[in-house]
Amino acid sequence: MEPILLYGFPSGSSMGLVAAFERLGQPYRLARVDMLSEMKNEAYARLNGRQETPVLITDDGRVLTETMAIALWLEARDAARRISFVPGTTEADRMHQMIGFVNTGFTAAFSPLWAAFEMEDAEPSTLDVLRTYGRAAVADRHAKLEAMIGESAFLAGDRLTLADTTLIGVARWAEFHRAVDVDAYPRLAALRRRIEAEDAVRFAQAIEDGETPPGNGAFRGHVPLKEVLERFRE
Ligand SMILES: N[C@@H](CCC(=O)N[C@@H](CS)C(=O)NCC(=O)O)C(=O)O
Repeated sequence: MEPILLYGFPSGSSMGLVAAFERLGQPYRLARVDMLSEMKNEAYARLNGRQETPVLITDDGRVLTETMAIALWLEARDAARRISFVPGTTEADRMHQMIGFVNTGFTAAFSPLWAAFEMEDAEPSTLDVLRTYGRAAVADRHAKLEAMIGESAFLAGDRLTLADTTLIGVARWAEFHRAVDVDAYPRLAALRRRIEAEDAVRFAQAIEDGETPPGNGAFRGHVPLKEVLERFRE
């Protein structure tokens, strides 16, 4: 059985993992999850108790959640080193460091903005506090990431790796929430443009947009979410 990645839309961080699967080049399937309407139910909670995407159904039928765990699962299968480096090398350590920073502090900085976005009937003063705090946190993490970007073309070397795919699904939230002026961070802005120009990332964006891009042949099609949930009914 091919692994199945459950990715969320709209604007899910899991778009980066779709790009990683595509770049890895090994057979995989996808299941599309509408995060606004398909996660807050018992069937989905049986799959992932946190009711979040991404979720990976591995090739031996296990459920694996958490972006970092899925990225490491991919790394372990990347013998051709298309999206990673040989474990134990300086480059691999740097890639892990960047994945860690992006998936924790950088991603978490957006939490108050998502909270405000999802709140219905909140007091304007509550929304104001969340938005002010969120924008400051996003600006802080943008400045820190800007300082961490080195001279290489991508986050951890001169080619796209799991560090870049972890970043790209999240970085666009800056515009979504109008959190910061992205051009005030020129290294990050240029990096994002390079990542977004990669074939695998363009493929993942098209998939998220509901298109059917040709891809490189590794993608074996969508599995309906209902079918995946059915498998984990008990
Ligand atoms: N720690 C998790 C966080 C995953 C996460 O926050 N997913 C978001 C989408 S990007 C989600 O499902 N949000 C929906 C919700 O919390 O209601 C990971 O890194 O995989």
